[in-house]
Formats: sequence, C-alpha cells, structure tokens
Amino acid sequence: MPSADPFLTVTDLRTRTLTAAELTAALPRAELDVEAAVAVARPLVEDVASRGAAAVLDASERFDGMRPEHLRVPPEALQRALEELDPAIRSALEESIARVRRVDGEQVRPADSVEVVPGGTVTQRWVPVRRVGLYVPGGRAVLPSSVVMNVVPAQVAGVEQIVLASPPQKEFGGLPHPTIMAACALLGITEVLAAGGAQAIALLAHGAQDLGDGEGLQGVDLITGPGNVYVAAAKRLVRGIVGIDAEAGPTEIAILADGEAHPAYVAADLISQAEHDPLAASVLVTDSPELVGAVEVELASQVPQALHRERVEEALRGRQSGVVLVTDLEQGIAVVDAYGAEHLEIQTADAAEVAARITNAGAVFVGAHSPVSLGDYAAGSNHVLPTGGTSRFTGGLGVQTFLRGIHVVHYDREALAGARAAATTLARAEGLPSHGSAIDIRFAD
Ligand code: HSO
Ligand code: ZN
Repeated sequence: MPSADPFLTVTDLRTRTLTAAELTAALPRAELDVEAAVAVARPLVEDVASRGAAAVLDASERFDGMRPEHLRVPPEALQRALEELDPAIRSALEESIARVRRVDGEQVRPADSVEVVPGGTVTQRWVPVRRVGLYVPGGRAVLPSSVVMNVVPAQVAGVEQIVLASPPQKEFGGLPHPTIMAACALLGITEVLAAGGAQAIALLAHGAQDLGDGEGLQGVDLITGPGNVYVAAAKRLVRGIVGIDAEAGPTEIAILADGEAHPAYVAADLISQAEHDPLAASVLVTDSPELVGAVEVELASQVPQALHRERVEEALRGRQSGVVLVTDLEQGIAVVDAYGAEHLEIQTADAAEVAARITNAGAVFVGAHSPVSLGDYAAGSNHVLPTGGTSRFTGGLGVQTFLRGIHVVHYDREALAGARAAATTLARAEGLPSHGSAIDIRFAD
C-alpha cells in the first residue's frame, strides 16, 4: 500500500513520445543559479587577488565567524591530528586509499608513439600538472573521503606539488577539521590552508605575497574538488587563470529499476544521497508502478529512522526529486541518458547489459550490491563526479584530470617531403602562403 502522502512526485511518461529536448525538460531537476553567486563571489575574488592574505582573513571573519591564526596549517597540527585519529577511522581511510590507488594505478597512460609515415612520428606524452589546489569543503558534513578522492589521483598522476584548502573550524581553534587534517597527514600532504569558500579558491588561484607568516604562497595551475555554489562561482571566475575540474552542484542519484528490484534497497539508496543536502536529487526511473508503491512504503518506514530525516525529507519532496514512470526499459534508458545523473544505479534484470548502454552518467553502479555509498567510500572509483547534467560533456575526477597530453612531432626530411604537397596546398587555400614557404624553404637546394 503506497503511503497517503507519498514522498516522491510521479511524472508519468508512459503515454508520451518526447524528443530528447522535451524529455530533458520534463525531468525533475533543480536550477543551480551559479550566476547569482558569481555576483557575490566576484568582489571577494578580486579582493583576494589584490590584497592576498588580509582579504582572506577578512572574508573568513565574515563567513566563518573568525580570523584563523594560521592560514598555512603548521605541520605539527597535521601530525597531531593523525596521532589522535580514531584507529578504526584510520584503517577505513587506509582501505579506501588502497582501493582508489589500485584503480588509479591502472589509469596512468604511457606515452604512445605513432609512426605516421616512415621517418615521421607523433608521440603523445602525458605530463602531470605541476602544482594543484584541492578544495575540501567543511560545511554541513566533514568529508575526509573527499580528501582521498582528490589527492590519490593527483599523486598517482605524478603531480609534484599538492596544496589542499579546507575551511577553518571555530571549534578547532581556526584549523580545518581534525579528520581532514589527519587524512592529509596520512596521504603525505604537507601544504594545507585553513581557508574556505570563494576566498579559498581565489587564494589558490592567485597565491599571496605573504601568508601572514612571512612566507609567500605560490598560485596553483589547476583547482579541483567539490564545494557549495560560491565555490562553484569562484571557480568560474578564476577559470582561465587556472584550470578547474568542474562546477559541482548538489549531489544526485538516479536509479533505473524494474519490477525485480528490491524496494528496500532502492529506498535506502535514494535516502543515502538525500542525506547530503536538502537540495540533493533522488530520482527513480521505473516501468513498474508496483515498485513505486513498494518504495513509498519503504520510504515511509526508513525516512523517520534517518539521523538527518528533515534534510532527507526536504530533498525527497523537493522538485528536483521524484519518480519517472516509463513504458519499458528502452524508454528508461533514454530517460536516464537525458538526465545524465552524477550517480546512476541500474537495478534491473540483466543490469550489466543495461549499464553497457548508458552513455551519460558520472558513475554507473550495477546490480543490487553496488550501492552509491560503496562508491562514495570504498569501491575504488572516484566520488568527485559531474552534476547537473554536465556528465554529457565531462567525466569525474581521475588520473587524467591531472595530466596534459602533449604531442611531440618528429619528421625527417623525406617524411616532410611526403607531407609537403598537402601542407602547402592547404596553406594556399587558407590564404597563408608563408606557412607553405616555411616548408618549401627546406627543399630550396
Ligand atoms: N556522494 C558524495 C560524496 C560523498 N559521500 C562523500 C559521502 N562522503 C558526492 O559524490
Ligand atoms: Zn555521498
């Protein structure tokens, strides 16, 4: 029996034939107004660019309610945090690190050389970004697992210098949360900043002449990591000066399920991501009205038991969450592809075959025993993933985020002779004859 006041609003697409664009518009999704946040973040970012540490401290006073004594976290504080870390949490972090390293270790790409013609080769070299800034939020929840997910791929890629920024916490004397600091120490990260929000992103991008301890901070080349809408706005503002990974929005889970799915699992997984944020999206796509009823029954019993039940309920009842009823799995695949979820679970018969057909998702979790929370902590996959439908054009964080491909071109004279006609003809066609001359001159004698 479905509950009298269902958590999830149903969008019934069973009788409708929609174009891809109409489909996207029909799906539940929150609008994240990054542009509005840009207006707030811009003066902050500009202030940090011109006044450095003083501007970060002023912003910290406004937003964190304190001026941290050390913007650069002293190494002893990191070490102490590790010594004081609960041993169970330490070994869980170690397990998580080992699994992500195991996966990422396979993703380092060797240089590959192609002999295009005899004597003419193009080699693709993969070169790590030299200095990166990783942002780890410290707002509603403290997520040491996000330290792991940012740091491990950067280290595996061979990044030389990693700076991590996380907001100062009033109750911990203006330092980042001890578990965040302990995770940094565990991973060998020594450059940690007690800075959060837009000001942290600006500080990472622009650096500072003097961080308040008589020493400067060098700006980074690339900034990665999740954060709230102001962090996303600041990333948008510094993009171009530095690289960024993506603008993260509230977390999302979509579940494509058929009548064989376990309603208790489906409900638990929808709740698990709703636990992050009242704006989190939990979307169930199914061809089974019976499953919808059974999931509602489960939600009615599981939601009241959740520690963060109010937040969960707000997320589930929000317009960004809901059920999409489809005619069959074929339409279901079209729906989840149009949605492009950050996390997509496939809980159907032949889940692996269905999963293989998905083209838009941050990460896909296949079958009854691969819940999203496994991926959040201990699958070996990364949990910093594209949100808001941006999986259409980008993937999650990984080793490749921290590598740049450089083409190295090496032709000898005979090989150049073979390419001469094509190159000079195109140069003439483009009205750029000097391009052609730069080739012809090599055959002048
Ligand atoms: N599900 C979040 C990541 C996370 N969950 C961290 C728990 N801790 C976004 O993928
Ligand atoms: Zn999560």
